[in-house]
Amino acid sequence: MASSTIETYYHPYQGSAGGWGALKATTRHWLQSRNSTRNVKTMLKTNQPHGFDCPGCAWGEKHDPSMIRFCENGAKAVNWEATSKRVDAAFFARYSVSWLYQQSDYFLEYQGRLTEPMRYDPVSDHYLPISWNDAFALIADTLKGLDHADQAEFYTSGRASNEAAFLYQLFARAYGTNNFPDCSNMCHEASGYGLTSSIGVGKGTVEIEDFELADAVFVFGQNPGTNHPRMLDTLREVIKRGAQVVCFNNLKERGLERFTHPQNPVEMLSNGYTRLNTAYYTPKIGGDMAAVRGMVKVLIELEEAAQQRGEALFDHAFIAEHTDGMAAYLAEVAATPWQHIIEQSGLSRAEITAAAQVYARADRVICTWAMGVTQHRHSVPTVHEIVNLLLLRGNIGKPGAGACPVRGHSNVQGDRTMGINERPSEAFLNHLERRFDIKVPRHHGHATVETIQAMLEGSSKVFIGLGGNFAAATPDTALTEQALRRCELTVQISTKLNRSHLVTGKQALILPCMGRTDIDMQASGPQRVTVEDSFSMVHASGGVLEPLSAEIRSEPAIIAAMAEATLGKQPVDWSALAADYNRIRDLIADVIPGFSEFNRKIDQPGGFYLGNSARERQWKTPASKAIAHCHSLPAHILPEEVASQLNSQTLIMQTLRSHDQYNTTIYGLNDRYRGIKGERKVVFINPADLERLGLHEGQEVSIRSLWGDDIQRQVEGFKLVPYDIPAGNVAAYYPETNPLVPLNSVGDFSRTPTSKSIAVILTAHQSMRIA
Ligand SMILES: Nc1nc2c(c(=O)[nH]1)N[C@H]1C(S)=C(S)[C@@H](COP(=O)(O)OP(=O)(O)OC[C@H]3O[C@@H](n4cnc5c(=O)[nH]c(N)nc54)[C@H](O)[C@@H]3O)O[C@H]1N2
Ligand SMILES: Nc1nc2c(c(=O)[nH]1)N[C@H]1C(S)=C(S)[C@@H](COP(=O)(O)OP(=O)(O)OC[C@H]3O[C@@H](n4cnc5c(=O)[nH]c(N)nc54)[C@H](O)[C@@H]3O)O[C@H]1N2
Ligand SMILES: [Mo]
Repeated sequence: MASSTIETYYHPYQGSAGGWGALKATTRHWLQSRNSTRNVKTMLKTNQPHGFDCPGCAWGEKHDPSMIRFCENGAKAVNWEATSKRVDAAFFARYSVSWLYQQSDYFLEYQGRLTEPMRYDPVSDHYLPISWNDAFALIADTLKGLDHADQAEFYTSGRASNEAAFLYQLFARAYGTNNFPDCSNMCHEASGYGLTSSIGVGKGTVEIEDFELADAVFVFGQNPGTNHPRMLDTLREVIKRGAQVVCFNNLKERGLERFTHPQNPVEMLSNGYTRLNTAYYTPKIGGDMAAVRGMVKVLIELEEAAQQRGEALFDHAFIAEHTDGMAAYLAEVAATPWQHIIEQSGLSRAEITAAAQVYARADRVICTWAMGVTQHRHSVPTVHEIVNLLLLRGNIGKPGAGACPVRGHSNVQGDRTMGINERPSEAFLNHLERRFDIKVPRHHGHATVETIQAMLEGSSKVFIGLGGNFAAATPDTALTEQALRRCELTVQISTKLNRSHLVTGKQALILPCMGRTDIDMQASGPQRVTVEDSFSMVHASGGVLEPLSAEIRSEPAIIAAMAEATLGKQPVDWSALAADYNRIRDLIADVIPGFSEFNRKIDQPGGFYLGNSARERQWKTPASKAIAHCHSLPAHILPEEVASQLNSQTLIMQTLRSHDQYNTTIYGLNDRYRGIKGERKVVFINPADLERLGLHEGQEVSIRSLWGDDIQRQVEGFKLVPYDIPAGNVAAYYPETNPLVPLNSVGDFSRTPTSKSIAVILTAHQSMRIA
């Protein structure tokens, strides 16, 4: 028998989300980051009027200066950014790049903050110090030496501020390309695409106050206990008011089951908790579109019954005045067989009916969702389906109701608003051209997957990363690494050491930058930046800590200097902008609708609201109405070439986040709410599948994924954990499983890697078996 030491890393969690477990963990991270006093002070400034925006997630806040709001995972993000450990020239002299490459992501994160610019030396295989000026000259010379501007890729991760993002896109467009791959391409792209094509705006339509009025909140494919902990507080209030919270999640997530508020003394001292849902359904992976379709099928029946009583369930006036295509959609739903819906959703007709009844009884409904919805092949159709559900009872554009994609990175939404978009609108480009008197490229640029393909082919030669960890966050790790290594130059503008620094182009630079917590001192004095949350609120953020080294520069300063070295003072005086961010905001106000008087408005308490046309029931679609898109339910959630290879051995895998990570940043090896301790290479699997496949708990397996090509995609040494997950489905952590996500397996319309639906085969390690 293989080792059965599962007890060493798996203990089902008995507590609630939040509570003492969260408080204990927060304290531990304060102490470990070697900066406890400094960090306690820092925490108290998180999300405060004169503090910084929490870099953790994009959940918004009600403005209330009397409250200090932070969560365990926000505390981790802040603590590890504010560490006093340094990754400096001495560190790079000690460790070669090949040695560092062998280390885990956890090890890399733990080494500390990057403190000086470094250049890769292929001869010694070490990073050596380089002056800022030489670094900018290398970038400028390489960019100017390309045959075409489209040979350069400008990646953005979602922590970049509005000011940094605006400068960055202006630089790249003035240079001549729309190649803006960004983390959003791997994240909420399907939400943006799905919402824009149906309601004419790619953002959520609710504000935080709407949760106080909703009669029901449906939460699809989201794990707020770990990824948006401040949302638990909101859900708790919804439940306390007696409204309904209905969760659809492939796993029974503790953070959606019960919550003890760490800042509520009564709950804490009595070990009490609030239940966080009124119903919880566990659909199969990729089963949400089918589940919603089933709900609409039930609603059609309820509507017919209501009509016989001379009443109506649907909001017919709204449908007639504000929507287009609803009749065709309803006919498609009626024609979808129940058997197909039940098979694909994995839910019973009774469960779907119960969920539909909650929807029917509620006058005001909010639907929230995250990666469980957006990282499948049919994610855009699923977003359309959710929108259609809302439209049926006029649940968009009334108080207490609407669509709420809960964003990931704290400013990913703002970066898009600022023009980080490989498919920019004509209107945006026209504004840029007029304001700066330049010609910008009109043809679309590369998104993330296209960037990897272009670098692999050799048609893209320069990669610049404004934050993030491209090598680890992207799919098909082996191919992505090959793609980066083929580049002439890779540039990483980063706060902390990560894998992308170790997967170098022929030349490679690390440019250390400030994070949210750092005081950003420029010629005109300390600077603030701005960010936009999931509710389209824009507010200011100012650092509170002295940067760890005088060599660390701000993102706007780095971008301005790269631009000036490449383009001279065209089309703007870049260094003057970096000297005073008010000037950048004045340009934003000139170019982007909603930002007039930007500098004045950021002084408003709580920031200002950008507005949302769909919320006003103005539909910026070709039909000037909300469009009820009509898709047939896919025959299979996987594409044909994979579906045809499936057999009884195949499982569908989702890749997700543990409680102790921030995307590719690994803070610790525990996943407290799922009962995992000290281990990341685990596969959550249904006990019946274990038995059926002749496997057992604790056994080590390799995971191989299926795709329609000859590439062998496999990872080794994963331990099996029996878990409450639908049969046929498994789950494992990202980024360890990214080598399994095929580069060409992308969402229809969104082109997002399908990291939540991968066909896999598990094979027991032969070496582990004792004869
Ligand atoms: N602490 C912390 N906070 C974060 C992050 C982090 O890594 N750490 N990341 C940030 C970012 S960039 C993002 S995008 C968000 C991510 O926030 P989430 O979307 O919550 O992140 P995931 O861990 O990918 O979780 C997906 C959830 O969907 C469920 N799921 C998977 N597939 C399906 C499905 O097909 N149907 C249904 N109904 N459920 C499914 C999983 O069980 C899991 O609970 O969080 C942001 N906040
Ligand atoms: N298999 C699988 N793959 C996925 C996902 C999944 O669920 N499954 N999720 C996808 C999603 S939703 C996302 S958003 C992407 C995330 O992709 P990325 O945004 O590229 O990755 P992160 O891990 O968030 O980036 C972390 C790095 O950013 C740098 N950093 C942190 N703060 C700052 C800052 O303020 N400024 C700068 N310049 N740098 C900073 C640090 O060096 C840190 O190492 O991954 C995607 N990949
Ligand atoms: Mo994300």
